[in-house]
Amino acid sequence: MYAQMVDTGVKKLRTRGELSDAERAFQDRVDAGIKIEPKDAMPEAYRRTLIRQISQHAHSEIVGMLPEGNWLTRAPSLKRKAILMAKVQDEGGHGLYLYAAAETLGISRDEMIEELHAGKAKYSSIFNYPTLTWADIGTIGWLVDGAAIMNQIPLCQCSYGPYSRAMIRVCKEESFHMRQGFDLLCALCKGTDEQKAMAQDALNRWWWPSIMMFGPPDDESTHSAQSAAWKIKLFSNDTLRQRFIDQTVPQADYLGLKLPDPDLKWNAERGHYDYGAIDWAEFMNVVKGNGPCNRERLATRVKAYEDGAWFRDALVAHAEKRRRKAA
Ligand code: BYC
Repeated sequence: MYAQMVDTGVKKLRTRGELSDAERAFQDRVDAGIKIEPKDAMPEAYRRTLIRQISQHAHSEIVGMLPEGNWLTRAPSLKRKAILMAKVQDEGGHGLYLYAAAETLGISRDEMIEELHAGKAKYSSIFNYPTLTWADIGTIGWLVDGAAIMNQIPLCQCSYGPYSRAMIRVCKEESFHMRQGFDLLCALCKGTDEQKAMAQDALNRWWWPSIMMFGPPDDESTHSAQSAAWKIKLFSNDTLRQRFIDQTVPQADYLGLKLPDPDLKWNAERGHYDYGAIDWAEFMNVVKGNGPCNRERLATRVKAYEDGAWFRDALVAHAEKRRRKAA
C-alpha cells in the first residue's frame, strides 16, 4: 500500500518449486548462511531490494544530520557541543559507508542522490519532525538511535556481505549516540522542574514517531516476506517494535518520565508491554511527503548539493590535471 517508485519486481513469495534452478541455488546459499558478495550471481530482485533499502538507509543518515545540526550552535556547554558535533559527523560517515555498500550493487552515488532530490527515494519518516528544544536532542539520541540500534543489530547478520559489514561499525557508533542522549536526559531530569518538563514535552512529541520508525504493521508490510526469505530482514517490523517498547519502558521509569500512551501496560501472559493504537494515517502522511518538515529537509539537502558543485568540479579538474601530468 505504501510502496512507491522502486519496483523490486517481487509481487509474492514464490514456493521452492516455482523458482528457477539459479534462484534455488541462490536461496540454498542464503539458507546455509553464506554471505552474498558483490560479484556473486544474485536474482535481479534481490539486487534491487538491497539498493532500495540501503539507499533509503543512507539517505536517512544524511537527512538525519539536519534536525540535530539545528542545535549545534546552541548547545548549552562546550562538552555537549563537542558530543553533538561528533554524533552528527558520525551520521555523515554512516551515510557514506552505506552509499559505498549500495554502489557495490551497480548503482552510483550520484544516481542515488538524484533520486532523493527528485523526491523518488525515501528516507526515514522520523527526520520529518522538528527539533524544538534542547531536550529534543537527548530524546533523539535515546529513542531514535535506540530504535535504530534495535533495527540495525540484526542487519549486521544480513545476507549481503558489504551491508552486514558496514552495519557493524554503524551499530558501535549508534550505541554511543544512544548513551549520550540518555545521559543528556538524565541531566535534564535531575535538573529544575522546568528542565524536567522540557524533557517530558520532548518525549510526548517523539514517542509515537519513534515507534513508527519500524515501518508498517507486519500484515501491511510490502517487502517483509521476501526480505525475510532472503535474510535481508531477520526480524519483522512488529517484533522489533515490541522489543524496543519493552526495552524503553523501564528507561522512562528510571528518568521519571511518562510515556504518552495510556494503554501501555505489562501483559504477564505475553511477557511484553501492550501498547495503544498507532496512528498509521499520520505515518502515511509523513511518508508521502506531507510531514511537518519534509519540504524543508529536501530543500536543505538540494541547496547543500548545489552549493557544493564548485568543490566537486574542482576535485574533477584536479584529478584531470594529475592524470595529464602522469601521462
Ligand atoms: N519511513 O515493506 P516495508 C537512522 C516504507 S535510522 C519511511 O515494511 P521494508 C538514524 C518502506 O520503505 C532510520 N518509509 O519495508 C538514526 C516501503 O516503501 P517502498 C533508517 C518507511 O524495507 C539516528 C514501505 O514503507 N534506518 O538512520 O521491508 C540518527 C513498506 O514497508 C518507513 C534504516 O533505513 C519509515 N520509517 O522495511 C541518524 C534501516 N518504514 O520502499 C540516522 C534499514 C517503512 O516500497 N531499513 N517505510 O517505497 C530497514 O530495516 C527497512 O527498510 C524498514 C522497512 C524496517 C525501515
